[in-house]
Amino acid sequence: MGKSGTLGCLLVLSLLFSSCSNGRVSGEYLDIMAKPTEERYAPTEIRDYKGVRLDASIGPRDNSISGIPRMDPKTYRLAITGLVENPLQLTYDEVLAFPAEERLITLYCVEGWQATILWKGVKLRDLLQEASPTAAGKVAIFRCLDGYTTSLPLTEIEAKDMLLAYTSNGIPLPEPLGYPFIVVAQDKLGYKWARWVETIEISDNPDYEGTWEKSGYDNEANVP
Ligand SMILES: Nc1nc2c(c(=O)[nH]1)N[C@H]1C(S)=C(S)[C@@H](COP(=O)(O)O)O[C@H]1N2
Ligand SMILES: [Mo]
Repeated sequence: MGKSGTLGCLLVLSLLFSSCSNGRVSGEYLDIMAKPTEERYAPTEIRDYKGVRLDASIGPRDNSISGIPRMDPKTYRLAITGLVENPLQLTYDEVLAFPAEERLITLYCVEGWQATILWKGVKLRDLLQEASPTAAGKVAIFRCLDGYTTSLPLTEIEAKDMLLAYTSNGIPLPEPLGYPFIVVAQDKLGYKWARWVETIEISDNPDYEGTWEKSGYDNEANVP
């Protein structure tokens, strides 16, 4: 095979790899990225973390229910309401004042793609503790700027010590990924990762069904 043939093969292979598995294959991979994949990384975005290749914060397409909502930092408040003793209305900066944690976690969507991203955020546990859920409170319902909702049991938020993230791969959470905040619902399918979170409502209803759950998706949503 001639030189151009070899190059052509490499290009096709790298395209295949990037579209099938977000640039990752088990074992060794060619250190080549298709241009459209490459271009999704922000200039200052971290691309490798402890030997793991990170996926770009901005995915190849937007599957959200109604596009990317605009958040106005002047009027934005993160509300923690419902079955709590101390309802909260926090500004963006007030949320960021809580202690921060960094974690490498993969989001798996039921539609077959995945994204491995380095998240930084505050612990949902810390926020909830401040609001002080009543004994009847069992579930956190997340309501988002685009009207999307989903929920997680408080026990699972505790067990995984889940984060509410505001950076991805070292850059401020990009708007398509959920600015100002995304729930990093570790070990749960993508539809539990509420983006553009505006309200966390503590509820006593363990059977609450959010946007995707209502249309038949499993409410437990564990990554298989
Ligand atoms: N507010 C909001 N959050 C959302 C969604 C949405 O449409 N709106 N989609 C969910 C789904 S199904 C997935 S897989 C992840 C990532 O969505 P993306 O595929 O649009 O990037 O966000 C989740 N959180
Ligand atoms: Mo999804």
